[in-house]
Amino acid sequence: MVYLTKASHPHFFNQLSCGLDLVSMAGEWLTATANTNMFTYEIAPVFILMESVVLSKMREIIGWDSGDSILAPGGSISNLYAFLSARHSMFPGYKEKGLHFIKGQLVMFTSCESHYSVKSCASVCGLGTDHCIEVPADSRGKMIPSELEKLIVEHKSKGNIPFFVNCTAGTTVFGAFDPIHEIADICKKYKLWLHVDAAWGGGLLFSRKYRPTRLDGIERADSVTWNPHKLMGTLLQCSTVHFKDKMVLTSCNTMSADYLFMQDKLYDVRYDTGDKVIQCGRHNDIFKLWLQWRAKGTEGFEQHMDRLMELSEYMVKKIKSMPDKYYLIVEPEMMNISFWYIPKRLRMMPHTSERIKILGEIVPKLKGRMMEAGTLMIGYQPQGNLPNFFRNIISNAAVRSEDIDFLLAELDRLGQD
Ligand code: ABU
Repeated sequence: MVYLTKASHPHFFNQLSCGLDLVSMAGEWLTATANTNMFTYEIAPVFILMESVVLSKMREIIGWDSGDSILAPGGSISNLYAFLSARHSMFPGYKEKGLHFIKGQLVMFTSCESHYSVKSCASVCGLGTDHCIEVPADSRGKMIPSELEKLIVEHKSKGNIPFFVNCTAGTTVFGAFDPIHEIADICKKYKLWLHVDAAWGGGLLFSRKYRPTRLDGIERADSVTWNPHKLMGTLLQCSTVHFKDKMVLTSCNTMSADYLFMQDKLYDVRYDTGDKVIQCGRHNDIFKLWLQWRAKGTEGFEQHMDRLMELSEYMVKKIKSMPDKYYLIVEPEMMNISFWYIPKRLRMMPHTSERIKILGEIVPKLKGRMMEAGTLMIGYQPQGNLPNFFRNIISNAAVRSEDIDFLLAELDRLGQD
């Protein structure tokens, strides 16, 4: 019986967040020792300042010279902050007057490949999930901008009020990047808030090699989600959300609780960050990131990104070199490698819908064998019209090319009937 899955083992390829950065781990231990709360400067001064410095650096990397940011408990909540800020920005009266302040039905748009948390904003905030409109994506999982525009026009003509577009930079399953510039042009034309959910793909902002083809235009967004606990390898959890407008986060969320956020304190009360978030107590997620960044440097993160991309390219090349055993489903844009394993009995069969159906049925069985053997872990899921397929993630700094060789050989061993 296994009681703990070793998510930092180099043969764990199951999740978007994995690995164990030792410096970040040391930061987490010290954080627990300090055991303080991030809502006011008076009880967490140095950590609040670290947050300010690191988040400002992240905004600079996005391409903004000002703005505001916050660390949130996970990418889903970061996306929720973006949604709330967009609605507040368009309808500031909503905060006091509530739902009936808005005459008409708000609608938001996101691609059918985006993270489910975007749709969840519609449910949590009273829009209803029917008003989170799914925009079709192409075969690589990228939003089709002309479809977005068509849907915006259609909803406007029905009298609905479009206000928010989510553009994903690194989709959960395929790791696809929506075309930011084209989507930003549409948002500008219809005066809509543009959010970029770069929870997964944000780390590639460090890479001079990969940023231009994946994330160009991100500086045009109104808000950006970026999770260091994913590609950057910071210990869970560490999620950030950034706003171009310096005031929107505070204006949207402040409740001015006067037992905590008194305005006549000794110091600059803008450092009492607790008054711009929807939680009260806030965990210290910054120290482990600050320490890791100090140790690695910005260049270290760039090297880490380039190395993960090179390993992913290595795996794609290996898969393509064994077309009898493996079928690559999409040409990946990042570290998500989607594929089927082809057992011996199907190798001579033409690649028809019948074969695809059988390949999909094999996936959970093979995953079960992996778990029983305890030698390897790869995630799987269906997507759109595709039945189950493997989604292999390379985001652990401990992975080497030998581990990719092992993965492919081990799958082949486990796949013997
Ligand atoms: N927040 C999305 C994470 C999903 C995954 O790791 O597979």
